[in-house]
Amino acid sequence: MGLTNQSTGKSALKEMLDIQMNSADVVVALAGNPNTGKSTVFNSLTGLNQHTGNWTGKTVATARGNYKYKDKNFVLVDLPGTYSLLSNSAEEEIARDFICFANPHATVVVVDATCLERNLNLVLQILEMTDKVVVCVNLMDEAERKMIQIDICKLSKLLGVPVVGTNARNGKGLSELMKAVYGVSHNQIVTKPIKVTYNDTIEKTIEDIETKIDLEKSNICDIDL
Ligand SMILES: Nc1nc2c(ncn2[C@@H]2O[C@H](COP(=O)(O)OP(=O)(O)OP(=O)(O)O)[C@@H](O)[C@H]2O)c(=O)[nH]1
Ligand SMILES: [Mg+2]
Repeated sequence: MGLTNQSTGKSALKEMLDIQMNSADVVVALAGNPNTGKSTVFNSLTGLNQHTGNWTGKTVATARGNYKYKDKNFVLVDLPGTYSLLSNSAEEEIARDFICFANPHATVVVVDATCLERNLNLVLQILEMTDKVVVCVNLMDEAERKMIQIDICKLSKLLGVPVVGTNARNGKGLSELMKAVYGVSHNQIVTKPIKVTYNDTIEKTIEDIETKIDLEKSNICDIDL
């Protein structure tokens, strides 16, 4: 997909969601590895008020629903589970496209508290794409049962974004989650995502590609003028 004004931002969001959006709506993506409790979070927040729709040009269905918080309408999009933004399947591609190109006001990454390390791979990838992120450490009850302790505050400091512990099955932590999402999407919480540094060869290649993209972008602007 080419990164033009037509393929990113609001128009992409409208295309991907295939819905009439109110400009005051706050769009929140729910991302995460498979089976981390995304749909349980979704159902708890939206009260099962979900609408399953087909993504434009794709057969994979996803769900969206609404919840209200502080008089604002939040449109929650329950994305297919994905291990990585380097998509391998049509479902993963949808999650990747939405996170990277639809420009949601916030992205909640739901991770499994019982296998945090594996789940943090996707968190770091998403933090490279957007700073409007809240990490939801779900299945805290299961972690407790397995005697796994998670220092939520320290994790938040390390990642540079809000982190909330939840048990989505009984609704624990969800009001804190809504508060964090409100703060991030309304710029009341300023995040400072951790920056991943790669080895010299990769960093140099990224720099070269960035230069080429900047050049390409300035050429497009010239044509528009
Ligand atoms: N114990 C416990 N179980 C949970 C919690 N959250 C979700 N579950 C359970 O975990 C299972 C998977 O939950 P889903 O909400 O379907 O997970 P998902 O991330 O939407 O899964 P995919 O869409 O397949 O990626 C279900 O059996 C849920 O009831 C939680 O906080 N604690
Ligand atoms: Mg699901």
